[in-house]
Parts: sequence; C-alpha cells; structure tokens
Amino acid sequence: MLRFLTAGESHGKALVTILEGLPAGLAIDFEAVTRELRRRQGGYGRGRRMAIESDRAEPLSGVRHGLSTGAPIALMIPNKDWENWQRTMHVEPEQPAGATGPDRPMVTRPRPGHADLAGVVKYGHDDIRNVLERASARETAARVAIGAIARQILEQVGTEIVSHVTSIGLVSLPDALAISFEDARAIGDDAPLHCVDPRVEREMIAEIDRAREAGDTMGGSFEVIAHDVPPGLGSYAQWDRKLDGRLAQALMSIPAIKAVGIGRGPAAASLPGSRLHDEILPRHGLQGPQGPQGPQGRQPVVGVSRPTNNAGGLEGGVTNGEDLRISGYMKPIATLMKPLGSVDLTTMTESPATIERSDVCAVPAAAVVGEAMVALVLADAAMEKFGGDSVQELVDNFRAFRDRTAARFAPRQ
Ligand code: EPS
Repeated sequence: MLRFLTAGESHGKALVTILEGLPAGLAIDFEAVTRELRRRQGGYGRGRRMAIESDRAEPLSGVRHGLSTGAPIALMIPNKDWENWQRTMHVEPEQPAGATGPDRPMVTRPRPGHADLAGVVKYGHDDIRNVLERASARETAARVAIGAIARQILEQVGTEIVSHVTSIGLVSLPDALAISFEDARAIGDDAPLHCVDPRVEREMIAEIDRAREAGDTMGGSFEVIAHDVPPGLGSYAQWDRKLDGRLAQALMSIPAIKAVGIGRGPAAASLPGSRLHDEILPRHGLQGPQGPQGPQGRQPVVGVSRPTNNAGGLEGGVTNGEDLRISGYMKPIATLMKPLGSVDLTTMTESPATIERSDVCAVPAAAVVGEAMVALVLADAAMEKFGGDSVQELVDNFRAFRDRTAARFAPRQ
C-alpha cells in the first residue's frame, strides 16, 4: 500500500511529507520533482506569494545513493516566506529573540467559503490564523512533490499523466473529451492557463482580468488524462476498492474542488444509454505489446477497439485500458479583495470578511495538483495489483500480466 501524510503551515518553517510503501530500487529523479513544483507555482491569476517561493523538495530519508531503499521517503519543502512570518508563526511559547517579520494582529473576521468559521468552531480557537494556516492550499505543494515520485513508479508500467484547463468561469472548451492525450501533452509549459486552445485561453484570461479588476475571484475546471494505464486496476468487488471512488475522493480532497466527473461526467445523466456507452469492436491488424512500438506497453493490451471513451477509462470501478479521464471543478477562491459580509467573532457584530493575500484564480495550479493526486491513486492501485517490494519485482509482475492478457485478447486476423 502506497500512502502519505503531509504536515506544515502556509507561513510556517516548511512543509513536510512522508511517502510510505514505495518499492526499493527506484532511481528517483529529484529534478523532475522540482519541475512539477515549479509547474504548480505557475499559471495566470496567481498572487504575490508565488513570486516569493521557488519550491524545492529536500529528501530527508528513504533514498540512498539515488535509489529508494523501501523505507519511508520524507521530503521537506522550506517556505521562503517564513522569514517574514517568524514573529507571527513561532512554535515557542514566547517570541524567540531575533525572530523576523511583523507582529500581525489576530484574524477574527471569517471569509465566507473558507475553512475559517467552521475551523474555529470545531477547534475552539480565537485566532482564525490557527485554521487558515493549515487549510491553505499551500499544503498542495507537498502533494505535488510526492505525486512526482508516484509518477516515476507509474513510468515503470508505461503510464503517463497530463492535464489541461477546460473552463474558467463561463468560458469553456466546447468538448473537453474531444481533446486527446497527445493534444494535452503538447501544451507548452509557458501556456498561461494550460488550455489547448489559445483563442479560448485568451477569453479565459479576460475573465480573470475582469474578476481581478472587480476585486473578485474566479473558479473553473480541469481534466486529468492518464495514458497507457494498465487494465484491471481497482475492483468492482467491494465499494472501497472501486477506483472511480478512490480517484473522486483524491480529487475532492484538493482545496476548493466541489465536484468531480469521470469521462462524460454529470452529462452522462442526461444521455440515453445508446448514446453514452462506448461500443466494443474487434480490433484488426494490430500487433500485441511486443509489436513495432516496442516492449513498453505502448500497444493496447486488450485487442478491442472503443470508438468513444465516455466512460473515461473506467467501467465497474476498474480500468479498461482506455485513457483514464477525470475532471475537477473548482469554486472561486474565498479571499475577495472586495470582501463579502461577515461577523467579527470578538464582538459578534457585522464586519467585512478579512482580506488575506491570495490568488484571483488558481485553476491551472489545481490541475497540477490533480495530476499528482491521480498519480498517487494509480501508483497505489498498480502496487496493489502487481505487488513487489522492489521495482524489478513490480515490473516483472506487470509484464507477465500484460503479456498474458495481450495473448488472451489478441486481435484475430
Ligand atoms: C498558495 C499559497 C498561499 C495562497 C494560496 C495558495 O499563499 P499566501 O497565503 O501566503 O498568499 O497564495 O492559498 C489560498 C488562496 C488559500 O485560500 O489558501 C499555494 O502555495 O498554492
């Protein structure tokens, strides 16, 4: 079982994460981890915090001479902004001598839509800062760092994960499912919103600009696409083994995600079965996984053809060998520069909500976090199916399954 925990406050010293269950012998590429962290920091609509940070994960354990040992991997991502917050966020009972940054007053006016009010009620705090520091989406940097390691496990079974932004506010791509894995993979890292269509992207930017000028914020949606996913991950046999349920929980756990769609998503409810379900046709003239495209599982393992993929690669909670497609729908960020009405909890009188530094739109960042969460769930499901305490064992088991399956379901000429 691959599992992880994170710790750390937005303006504390650092974020920390532990990834447990990683097989031994994985040559971990930490530059790839840094690249993913950089992707998360980008995107049009981000605020000033991202100009301060240049996130890097420092490995503390579980890796020796570049290879995973099978022991838990601990990573630390220092917060550069800590320099400006030591007097506000110190751990010690008294402010330590030499602590830097201003002394900030208590936060007492909860922001509608943030964890502020529910958090102080639940934990009995007076200062909302005790809530918002941990509820902040800053925590997702830790998920992206370990997600980058999960991706490296998935590479061993040939799986790649990409994402693209499908809507901002009311501006959306006409049909996200029409975008192929290759189209989404080809989006340049410099694309401001990571949308496949530059014309739609310009309209999305205008939507964000309008929100910024009005002191408002903007949500949107993104789709994660995983390609060459081994068939047979997850199970229909028990509710908590269904991979669609596991993926939905993983995506819903990203701050501000309010809905998740798999394949055609909620639109599936309004189509007749004859137009929704993806027909199964014989595949002709293709060779098995050992064919011309090499031994990396690049050829379909199951020798059938699916002309459509409304199911998003999952049937019965099990991967079917098609691209896995899952969308996340993000509400607008709760911190508004023109704040909504609230109550000051010290006096219980009407007062506008607190203004904290924030982003106008973080949908592109949420898409990168979505990729990381999908990677973590798929890597866990792959470990569950193929097992192994070393990467070699995992790959051997995967190849045996793939080759046996490809032979059983080979197209008949
Ligand atoms: C974020 C860091 C935060 C916010 C944002 C996401 O930094 P700061 O609070 O210092 O500006 O930019 O978090 C929120 C909008 C939120 O409501 O939590 C990050 O690293 O992604």
